[in-house]
Amino acid sequence: MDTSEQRIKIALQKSGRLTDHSLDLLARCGLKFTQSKDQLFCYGENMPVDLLLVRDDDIPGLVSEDVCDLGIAGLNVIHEKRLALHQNGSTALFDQIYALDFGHCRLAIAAPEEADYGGPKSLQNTRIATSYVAILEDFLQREGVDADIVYLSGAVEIAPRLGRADFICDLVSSGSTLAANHLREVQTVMKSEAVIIQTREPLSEVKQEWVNRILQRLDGVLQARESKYVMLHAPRSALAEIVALLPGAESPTIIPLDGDNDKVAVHAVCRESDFWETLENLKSAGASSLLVLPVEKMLL
Ligand code: PRT
Ligand code: ZN
Repeated sequence: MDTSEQRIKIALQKSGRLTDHSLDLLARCGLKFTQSKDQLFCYGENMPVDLLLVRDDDIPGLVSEDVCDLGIAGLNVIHEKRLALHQNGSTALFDQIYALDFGHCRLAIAAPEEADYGGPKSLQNTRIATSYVAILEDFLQREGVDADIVYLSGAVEIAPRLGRADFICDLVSSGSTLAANHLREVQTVMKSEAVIIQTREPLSEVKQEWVNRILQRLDGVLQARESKYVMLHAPRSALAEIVALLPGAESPTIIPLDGDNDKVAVHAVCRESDFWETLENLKSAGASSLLVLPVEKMLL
């Protein structure tokens, strides 16, 4: 059955830092979409999975209210919504079900370069500008600090220069925005990455099966990304040492070489993103004819 009630709806950021990566991951899971003319909706061509393209801030609400079954957003946005609902006496009706390992950043407090900072107590009776009021409020409360929170929806980093705040609490990834504004990161409030959330409203058996299938494919895609297929020739005398050098390889395949009794071929799937050092160590241990290939898909 493929009625609209049996189709999974995923809320995704329409246009921003998470968009391309989210779409790419879904494509790698084998999902194909046709985009509507207004570009707000993507219809799943080969699976009963559709996308609703919205602002990232709306994603937790859409999933909590069961308008969408799943959503992809940064933990910062999800946690902010959860705490904001809680502070208003309600509950977020979604659960975080999968961490996607992209969109990494941290919500951090930053101070003007010349300002002193000796821990959260230095924030007492100061003004802190942020777009993340609920998370900051929760942090300050846990640290037992009283401070004024100045809400700004954007361009938070210029608040100290404008005299509107003493500190800021904003997202940081490379740190170059802070440096350009003569600010210094002094305190991590939370670490964030893109995650999938699911509505607390139970899904039909058919829909839940599709969700499980997508998550299993995601496992495969994410593992494949970190994996390499390694092929090499090893002297039998150094085989144990060479196999021990292969990172994360479980039971490599050992193949005899025609016409060469002293050497064998070793094939293994290894888990390591940067392989250069391992290659050099393998070579020093006597390995030759080394080949490292990317792994495209994986189902364990
Ligand atoms: O329009 P919409 O509301 O959907 O998008 P948005 O403008 O609110 O969000 P967007 O696209 O900027 O970010 C979406 C998500 O990406 C965030 O919620 C985070 O989970 C994640 N993310 C990862 C980041 C960053 N890294 C990041 N560096 N979001 C924002 N930034 C900004 C930060 O606010 C600061 O202005 O980048 C600047 C700092 O970057 P660095 O590299 O100079 O430190
Ligand atoms: Zn946003």
